[in-house]
Amino acid sequence: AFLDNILKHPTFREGKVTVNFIKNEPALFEFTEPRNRANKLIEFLGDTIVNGNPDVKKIDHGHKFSKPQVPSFPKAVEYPKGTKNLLTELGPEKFSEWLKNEKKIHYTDTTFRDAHQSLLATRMRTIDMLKVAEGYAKNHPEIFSMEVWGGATFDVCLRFLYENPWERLALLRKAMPNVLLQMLIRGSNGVGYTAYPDNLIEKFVEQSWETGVDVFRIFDSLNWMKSIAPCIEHVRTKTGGLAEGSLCYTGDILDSSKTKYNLEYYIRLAKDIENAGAHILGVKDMAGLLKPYAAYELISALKSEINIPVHLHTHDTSSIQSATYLKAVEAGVDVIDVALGGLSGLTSQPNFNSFVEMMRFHKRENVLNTDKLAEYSNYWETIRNYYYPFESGLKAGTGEVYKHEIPGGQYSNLKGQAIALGLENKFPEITKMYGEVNAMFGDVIKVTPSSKVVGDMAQYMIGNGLTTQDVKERGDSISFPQSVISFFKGDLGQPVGGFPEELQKAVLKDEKPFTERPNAHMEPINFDKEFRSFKRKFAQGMGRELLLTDFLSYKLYPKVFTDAYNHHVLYGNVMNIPTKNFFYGMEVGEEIIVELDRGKNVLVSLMLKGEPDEAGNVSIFFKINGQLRNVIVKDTS
Ligand code: 3PY
Ligand code: ZN
Repeated sequence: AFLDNILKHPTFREGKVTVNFIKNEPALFEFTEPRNRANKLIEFLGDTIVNGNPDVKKIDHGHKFSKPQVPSFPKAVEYPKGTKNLLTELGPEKFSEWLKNEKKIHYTDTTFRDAHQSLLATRMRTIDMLKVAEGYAKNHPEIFSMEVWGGATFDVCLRFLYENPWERLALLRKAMPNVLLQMLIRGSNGVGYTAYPDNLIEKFVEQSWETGVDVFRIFDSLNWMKSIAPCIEHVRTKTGGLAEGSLCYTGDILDSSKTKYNLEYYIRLAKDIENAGAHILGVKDMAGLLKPYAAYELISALKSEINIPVHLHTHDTSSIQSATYLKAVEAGVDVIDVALGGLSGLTSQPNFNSFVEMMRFHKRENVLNTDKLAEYSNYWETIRNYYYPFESGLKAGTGEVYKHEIPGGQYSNLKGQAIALGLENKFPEITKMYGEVNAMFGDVIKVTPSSKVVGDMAQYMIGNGLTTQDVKERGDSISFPQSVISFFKGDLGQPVGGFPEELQKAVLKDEKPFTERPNAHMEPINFDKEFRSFKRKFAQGMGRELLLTDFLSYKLYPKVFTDAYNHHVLYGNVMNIPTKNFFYGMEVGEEIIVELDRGKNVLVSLMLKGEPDEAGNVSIFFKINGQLRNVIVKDTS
């Protein structure tokens, strides 16, 4: 079959075979023996039953799951009109004016993106969102937007969940056609960790809009306009959506001893963002450092200095960020980001349900059905329990965040990593080192990907017993982590106030840094040619036509895409497997329903799991729609 695949392959037939042909063509390994989709499904389940899901490091066998209650909604009625309808009617410029003139406070619900990114390592699966998406959009058309995409979700979807992020977006769009859908995009870094060619980001923005994104929250991890402005321009020229150019907030504007990121700095940046053509200004407080009284100062100043609406985002790591929203509301902020109760608080956003209650009878109240909202919070609380291996272990808010300034998502990741490595007692040391590295790097904005650089360096220093003094004195002889070298080379752009020169020399040794946009050094993508060869490379295993969006996933994450593709070849589409079974397998006697194709369900029961034979092979017997089938899985655990 392998030879057959080679002989049939277009590259072979065109006589263009090179030495890397076999290595680069995963499709060659897809043999055409009849392995239908149900078989692939039980191969996946069998492997998970015997060897576990490699993403789940520790299973608690006594863990109890309860059945989530999906809130009721009027299925037969049309979707009530919401902000998406208004954007279609008004277009982005007029929409922006409408928002600015609104008296009531508006809400972005982050439950489908930042909330689970920050609490559950971004592992929330599409199936759990889809169960409530339609009902939520019908019950709560008053929300400003649903944040559903971008940030780390793109990577995690492919890498750990074996889902197609574009499919998630398209399905959510279909289920929520009346409200704005929002994404987070890291300027020239797209949804990745480094800069990409401009025409790739442009195409990515265009396809995101085509697939369903309306609001593009655009930021740069160093607040560098040269990364933010081109992305605003892509949204303006390639989409009918809203460009929310965002500034990242760090430091403390009330601390007069700190002069780098002061009020003037933020006002200047906000004006640059407005002048670059943003329809909305985002204030992105990724670590939750914007204290209540500082928020009042900042938002008041922004409201008087710029003419576009202001949208505030924070993380509740300190546990006092609802007070920040309260003061921001008083200062006239237009939209705030909140998460449904069950996925709110700590490193996530403040609690939506409670905030709506707080605003009741206030002159800026936005009336929402809080009983229904509570049902959704309960749903998420129950669902959250299915993701217990990804909880960070964080139990309470912390005032230390003002010192180390670690962003919400990164904080829970670092905490989780420390616990997994048995280094929980070292966690205060790690966070302290993070703060010291930041100071050594010249006090940089820390948000993906610059935050990763600071985190990598802190972990490297602790792992190697180095102090900042050691780095300063012996930098020349230290081999720095790759992300740190890349940062000092200018791959992420230029930090405010430039790089500390001595340290830059020590890190780069003889290499010369960029001072311009890293994108300027990148070849633009030749879409026609590269897409064609991409299609050839992955033609066979997907079981459907390859799309431009697949190609974009591949260009952003070549290895992750290839691994996900190979997983698909082996196991088919695993997106519709219930979350409990996706992560923890099945128990003997358990029966589940899985949708194989749209509307085509199969009933899968686990009948018997054998013992491993001498070679470690385990026979597993399933019934699929009543028919007995078995798979043999090698126990590799
Ligand atoms: C991301 O870039 O994923 C973030 O959420 C940054 O805060
Ligand atoms: Zn965030």
